[in-house]
Amino acid sequence: MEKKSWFTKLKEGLGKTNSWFAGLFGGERINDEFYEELEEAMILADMGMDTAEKLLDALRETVKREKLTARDEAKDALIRLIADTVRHDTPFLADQGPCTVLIVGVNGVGKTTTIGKIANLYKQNGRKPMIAAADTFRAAAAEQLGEWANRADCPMVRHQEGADPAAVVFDAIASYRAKGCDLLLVDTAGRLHNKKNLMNELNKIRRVIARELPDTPCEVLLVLDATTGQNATAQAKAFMEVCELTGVVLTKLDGTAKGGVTVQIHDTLNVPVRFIGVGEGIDDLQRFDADEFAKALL
Ligand SMILES: Nc1nc2c(ncn2[C@@H]2O[C@H](COP(=O)(O)OP(=O)(O)O)[C@@H](O)[C@H]2O)c(=O)[nH]1
Ligand SMILES: [Mg+2]
Repeated sequence: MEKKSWFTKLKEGLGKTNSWFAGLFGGERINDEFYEELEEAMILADMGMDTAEKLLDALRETVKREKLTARDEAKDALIRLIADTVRHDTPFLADQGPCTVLIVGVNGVGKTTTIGKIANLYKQNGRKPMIAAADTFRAAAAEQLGEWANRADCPMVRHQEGADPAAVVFDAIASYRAKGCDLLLVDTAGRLHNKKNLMNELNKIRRVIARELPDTPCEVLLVLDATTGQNATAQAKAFMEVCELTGVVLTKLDGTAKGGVTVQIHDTLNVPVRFIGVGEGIDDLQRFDADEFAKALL
């Protein structure tokens, strides 16, 4: 069986969004009704009211400036505007050399799976990842991560259930150094309902990393389940209050996700989406590409 490309998976996953938009761009001329229908479709696609309005204003301007009349010309313009909204040119520090990547997010969004996928991706590119099982809240979390570590053929450090996550990270760094690793991936427990505890826990982990690996940059990636729509944006805002995010991973874009939340997150929080998850397999992780994404969405 031929393996589906990620773009196909993304496009199939976003199929519902796609079809709302598809109906709007047929033959007719651009008029007020078109803009109204477009706004509705953008909101249904989870872009949120403010982001949808901002994009529509920009589209109206482009249509005027470029004297566009056909709806399919407006579609191309909108694809460009969306791509510009989700584009980010800051490099992902793990690509530039040794790096720590701290993975945060609420339960069930796909943190552990994403770590397995990232470990595999970098390992295949000749890097030496070390995994720290710092979600010590449930024993099953470390078991699950251990399976991913095996699959990706990467070492992992774990402690017993209930252990101090910062202590796991401390030991993982010792092992990282001893083994000459160059990418430290840290899984965490995401108990957002207890913000103060979460903040303390993450700060403690950050302090250990800063002390033990002072010259190694640290990325903090928030994992969000794209099928939760507007809720994902709310989670992102809440996490920004407890830690300094440097990027986002959007998972489950192969499923029933409408995808527009990606645009909203960029627009309202200004943090880059680094990767997208398009399935449960180890290879189902893709670097985020603004142009491909904008095309798949519309
Ligand atoms: N369809 C799909 N499922 C995913 C994706 N990423 C994770 N999952 C599933 O989401 C569930 C929760 O994932 P897990 O990594 O345990 O989440 P965690 O609690 O944040 O660590 C699992 O059943 C994963 O297989 C994705 O990109 N697509
Ligand atoms: Mg987990």
